[in-house]
Amino acid sequence: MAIERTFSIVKPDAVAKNVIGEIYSRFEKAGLQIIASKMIQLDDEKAGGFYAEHAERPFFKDLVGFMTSGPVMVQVLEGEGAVLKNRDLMGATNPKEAEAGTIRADFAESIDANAAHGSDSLESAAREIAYFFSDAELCPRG
Ligand code: RTP
Ligand code: MG
Repeated sequence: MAIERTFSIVKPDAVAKNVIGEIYSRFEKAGLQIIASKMIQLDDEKAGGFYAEHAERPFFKDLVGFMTSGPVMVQVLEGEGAVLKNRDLMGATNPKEAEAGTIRADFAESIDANAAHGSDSLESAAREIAYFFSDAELCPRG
C-alpha cells in the first residue's frame, strides 16, 4: 500500500481529559509517524473555515462552538494507507456506534465531543494539512 499523509486533530474534549499521549501512542503503535504537531486555540473563523463543507448543516454552530471551547492538538500522520488507517483507529463519528478499542469508543462522550478528527480522503488530507501547516513545518523521516 502507498505511503500517505493524513491530517488529525485531538479535539478539545480529549485534550481536557489529558489523553493526548494515549491517542498519539495509538497512532505510533499502528505504524503511523507524527511528522508535524502543535497545540492551538481555534477561533470561529479558523474552525468555521475548516468545517466549511458543513456550513449549512444544523449542527454547524454547535460544531464550531465545541471546536473553539479549548485548545486542540493538530498533527500530520504519515504511513502506509494513513488516511483509512487513521479513520479505522478513530472509529465511527458517533462514539455509541464506534467499535470497541477505537479512539472514539474509548475516549469520546458524544457525537459532538468525539475526541478526534481525521481526514476522510487523500484530497481532504492535502487541503487540511495545508490549512494548518506550512511545508517547512513537516518533518518526514524518509
Ligand atoms: P470529523 O470530520 O470531525 O473527523 O468527523 P467525521 O468525518 O467522522 O464526521 P463529519 O460528518 O465530517 O462531521 C464533522 C463533525 O460534526 C459533528 N457532527 N454532528 N449531530 C450530528 O448529526 C452530527 N453529525 C456530525 C461531529 O462532531 C463530527 O465529528
Ligand atoms: Mg469529516
